[in-house]
Amino acid sequence: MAIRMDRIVFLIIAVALLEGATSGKNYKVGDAVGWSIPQNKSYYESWAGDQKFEVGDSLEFNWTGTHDVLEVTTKTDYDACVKTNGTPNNTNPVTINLIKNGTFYYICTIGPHCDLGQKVTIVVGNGSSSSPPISMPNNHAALSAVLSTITIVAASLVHLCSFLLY
Ligand SMILES: [Cu+2]
Repeated sequence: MAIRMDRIVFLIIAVALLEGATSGKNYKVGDAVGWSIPQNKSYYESWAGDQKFEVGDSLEFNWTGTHDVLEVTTKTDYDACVKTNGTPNNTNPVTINLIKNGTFYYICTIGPHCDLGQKVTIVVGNGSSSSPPISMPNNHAALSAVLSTITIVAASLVHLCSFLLY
């Protein structure tokens, strides 16, 4: 009986760990402020600095009024608020899945918003794309599928053990 209990506890822990591995965090950019012109120009920088973004997490840009989201690929473009490289997404909310380590830059292209501080730098993992734990979205999807399957099997075993025990 004692052995069975140990196994059940082990399986419950395994399931909890696997669930944690498959479901990333969803970050609402700016929290309660949302995506807007901040009162303080460094607001989004501070906000992002307080988070620890990992592969598998996602960002959600929500706003009221008129804004958009453009990913710029260089720090130079980010610092200078260059709005012409790429197509901004204005489908509110904009959800971005963080699928690899690296440093990513997002700005609003409406009027002077970016210059007024509506811009954010997102550092995923160690911030470098050279040593990602999982670099390919396809691999990530495949891993998630495998982990989900293991989770389902483990959950079934827990149910089976419970059934045998009681
Ligand atoms: Cu804006």
